[in-house]
Amino acid sequence: MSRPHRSPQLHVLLILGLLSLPVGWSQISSQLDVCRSLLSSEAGSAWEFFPCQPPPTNMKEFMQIRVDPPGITCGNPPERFCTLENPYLCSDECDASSPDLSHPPQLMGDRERGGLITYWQTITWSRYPEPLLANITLSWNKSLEVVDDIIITFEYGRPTSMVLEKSMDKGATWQPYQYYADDCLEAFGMSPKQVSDLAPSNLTRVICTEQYSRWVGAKEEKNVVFEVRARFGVFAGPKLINMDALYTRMETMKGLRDFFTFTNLRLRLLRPALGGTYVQRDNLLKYFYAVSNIDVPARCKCNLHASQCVIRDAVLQCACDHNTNGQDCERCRRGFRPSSWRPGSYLPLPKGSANTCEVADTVTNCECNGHSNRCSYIDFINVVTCVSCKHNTRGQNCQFCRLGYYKNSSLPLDDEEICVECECNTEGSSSPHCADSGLCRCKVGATGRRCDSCLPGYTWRGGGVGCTENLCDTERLICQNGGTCFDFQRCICPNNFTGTFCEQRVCLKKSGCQDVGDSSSMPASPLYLLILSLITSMLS
Ligand SMILES: *[C@@H]1O[C@H](CO)[C@@H](O)[C@H](O)[C@H]1NC(C)=O
Ligand SMILES: *[C@@H]1O[C@H](CO)[C@@H](O)[C@H](O)[C@H]1NC(C)=O
Ligand SMILES: *[C@@H]1O[C@H](CO)[C@@H](O)[C@H](O)[C@H]1NC(C)=O
Ligand SMILES: *[C@@H]1O[C@H](CO)[C@@H](O)[C@H](O)[C@H]1NC(C)=O
Ligand SMILES: *[C@@H]1O[C@H](CO)[C@@H](O)[C@H](O)[C@H]1NC(C)=O
Ligand SMILES: [Ca+2]
Repeated sequence: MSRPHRSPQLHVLLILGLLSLPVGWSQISSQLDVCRSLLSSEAGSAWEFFPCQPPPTNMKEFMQIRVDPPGITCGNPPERFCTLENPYLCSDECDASSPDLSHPPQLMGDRERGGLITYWQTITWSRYPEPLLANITLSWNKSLEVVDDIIITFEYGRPTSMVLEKSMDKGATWQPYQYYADDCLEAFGMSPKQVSDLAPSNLTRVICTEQYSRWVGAKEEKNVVFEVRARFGVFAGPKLINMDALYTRMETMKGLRDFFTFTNLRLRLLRPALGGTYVQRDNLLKYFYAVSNIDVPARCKCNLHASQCVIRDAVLQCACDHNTNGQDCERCRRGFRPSSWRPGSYLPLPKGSANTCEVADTVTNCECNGHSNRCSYIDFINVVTCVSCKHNTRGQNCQFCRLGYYKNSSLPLDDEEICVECECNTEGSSSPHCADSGLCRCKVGATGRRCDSCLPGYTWRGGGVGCTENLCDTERLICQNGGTCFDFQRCICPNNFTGTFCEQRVCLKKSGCQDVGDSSSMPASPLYLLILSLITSMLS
């Protein structure tokens, strides 16, 4: 069983999440951080499952930024620009080749240090009256749920007209999220609204707001906001005290959860800040866009089946529990009934329901390589395993051979003959089990796949002994003085010789053995016998 892989990035993700959370997020995020817990009782241990979700993070750390059209970023070639506050002092310069004077797109997502504001900046509106259009596309390639206000910070003034769009399908289709203009009717033909105009029944309506586009001075107000907190407040109260009410609505109100879900965001910048007046054609160098930061407080959407989101192969991915998998935990794991998938639920309050996937119907989903059609689910280790594997197989998927059998590697795994008996010779082997190759483990002196024959110098012997070492033979361990080797075990000597190899003369009282010395205490070896015979021939 493989548990979700915890990459080092996971920890980075979580830590960043904690560090970059504005105060107040905790009330939106604190709950549902555990997917299961072990319950112990006298009857044993069992898991209790809970709906769970990853902690919110500032997703700007993980966004891929793209700006369009090509060439919209200032500095190539280098260009002078002025500001609305000081339109005739055009001493500032954007130069892409200079680190200090360049303004590349990634400066919208960086972490600023030491109070130094860094920002992406576009070319100026020198082609007026052709509109100055720019798109900023932010991609995560992962469903996210926004949990607090999205805040876009503009330097040198906020655009007088722009659209925030979102995609829920990784950029295949887009829809407007909110319109922003200093004159909604003129720019988009919509009457201006604020989130405070919305009621529970029309909270998901796409509105045009003038709140963030009117000229109040470039330094006074830099932010353009997509109001999430205020929308939550429509249900949970202005201070988000009644989050349960929001969670209940999330479950019951069609489209509400989807409203806060996206995989990509796009800012379509349609007209830059004008300083509260009409376009002055004689000084177009003061019109451009500059964005210093985009905060996207959100969490990975995991259908309430994961408490962590990890980066795997450079892609955000839920670390799914509840027998689910998929990037958003949007389906059941193998071995679990696909149709039993449901998202987790905040309801019933306060604990909610995990809605874990159910064990697959054993006959259809059991993966036993044809050696069984029965499975059982071992809850404690969260594994589905085959039971009653036939054809001498064993294992979670009947993919191994029972002890005492080995795999015929020339057959497919589902062949009934896949497991061949080891047939290790009980006398020649030290174990009834064999290696994957079928080789039995032999005792000393035995050989062959089944350990049923002997090495040279050994002789097979019954009675549970197997191969025993030869004590005499006709090649190396020869019986002397006319003795004969019996059964490789002992020399049979003529009656006036004795010793292992009949090398010792029997000392009869009458004749004595003085002519060869007192040989009885000397060791018998072929060399000794050779010397003995030399001495004997010299003396006689
Ligand atoms: C911005 O995106 C929209 C929608 O895809 C597209 O129609 C428009 O041409 C883009 N604008 C620029 C300047 O690339
Ligand atoms: C997102 O997915 C698209 C298409 O699958 C791919 O072209 C793009 O590089 C991906 N972006 C990221 C940030 O992984
Ligand atoms: C939303 O509904 C409320 C009450 O029904 C209504 O007063 C308000 O105008 C509606 N808002 C929008 C944007 O339609
Ligand atoms: C393995 O299977 C092949 C093909 O059926 C067969 O010829 C061979 O004898 C088998 N080997 C063993 C050791 O059973
Ligand atoms: C041993 O005894 C045999 C007869 O029993 C005899 O022929 C032989 O000469 C004897 N050998 C020696 C060395 O005494
Ligand atoms: Ca920045």
